Amino acid sequence: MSERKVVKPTPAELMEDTGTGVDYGVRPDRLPGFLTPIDRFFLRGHAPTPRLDAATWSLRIEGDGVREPVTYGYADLWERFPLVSMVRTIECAGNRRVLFGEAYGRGFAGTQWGRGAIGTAEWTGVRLRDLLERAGITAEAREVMPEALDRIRARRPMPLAKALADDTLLALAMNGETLPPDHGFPARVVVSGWLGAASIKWVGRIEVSEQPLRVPWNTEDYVLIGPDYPSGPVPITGLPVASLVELPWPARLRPGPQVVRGRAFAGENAVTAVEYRVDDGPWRPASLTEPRLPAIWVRWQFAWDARPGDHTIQVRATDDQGRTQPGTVPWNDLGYLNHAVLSHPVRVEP
Ligand SMILES: Nc1nc2c(c(=O)[nH]1)N[C@H]1C(S)=C(S)[C@@H](COP(=O)(O)O)O[C@H]1N2
Ligand SMILES: [Mo]
Repeated sequence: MSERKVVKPTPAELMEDTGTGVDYGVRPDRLPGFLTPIDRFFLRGHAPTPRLDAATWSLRIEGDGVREPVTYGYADLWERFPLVSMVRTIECAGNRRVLFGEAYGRGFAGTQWGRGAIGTAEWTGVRLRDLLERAGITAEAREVMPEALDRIRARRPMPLAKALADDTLLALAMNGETLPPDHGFPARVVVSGWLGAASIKWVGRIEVSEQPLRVPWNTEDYVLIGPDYPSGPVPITGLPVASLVELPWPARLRPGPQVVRGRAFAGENAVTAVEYRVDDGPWRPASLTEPRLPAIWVRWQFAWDARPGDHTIQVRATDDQGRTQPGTVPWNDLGYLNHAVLSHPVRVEP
């Protein structure tokens, strides 16, 4: 048997195996709490999980955008900076790619995600801003790029303003536990509301640059490309509003009154409303539970008296910018940002 590429167990009752050995989605019907437990938080890796040793690990902050390069050890991060905890949702830009392909009757290369490439955790760590300010940011600094110690040296720049935001973190812990190896130990970035790929795991270096940085992840890998993008690749940043029904696909339910539940997430924005419709019925409001905050998913639910037969449940969420999930999304060659309203198949039988 070949070596596993990830460390944590990924049992089929909690996670969906996409077949790559490094990418596992959470099962949408296995999300009991508001936070996603580590045992089922989705995993996305472009290479096997590296086993890093905190005792020898260091973080270097350098580049022409800092006045004085600095190097921090693991203990420095815990001891020399204010610790911040925040709940944030991370979603992969490729979430729902399989359903995107099905809507267009053609497939995509790339990880075969169903609906499970999303999760919410309480992240604890140090603000990126605090780390950068210690190095002295130059007046001309423009971009900040965390870089990983994994085999592919994963890296993805963000504008300086995003790096300095209150809720851009270098996380050391997840749901109250030391960051697990698969989720980026010893340190990972959490870039609130952006595509998951910006939240670099296993960070070993942060470059601050006075020039725009071009790397594969913002020029060819995490971009919108195709006939609908004639002026060239559009790098993906914040994520659009989308929703999830907490049922298997397809779902099987017993007849009678029940509560259908789910989540909705709107990237850097807050979800303000969720509506649902069964078969060809009218759109009706679902009820949302608190809190309804930017960059964190919300829970919603509605009561349904299910009658025997085959049904379709559709859900559409709206964000605080007034944007609602569309019926269809335009094609892009890499299958990103599928936030179209999904027709969830449900069979009701005794
Ligand atoms: N170093 C590194 N960081 C990475 C990745 C990676 O492959 N290597 N994958 C990114 C992508 S595409 C996503 S969606 C998130 C997933 O984070 P998770 O595995 O903790 O859920 O990590 C991001 N950070
Ligand atoms: Mo991703």
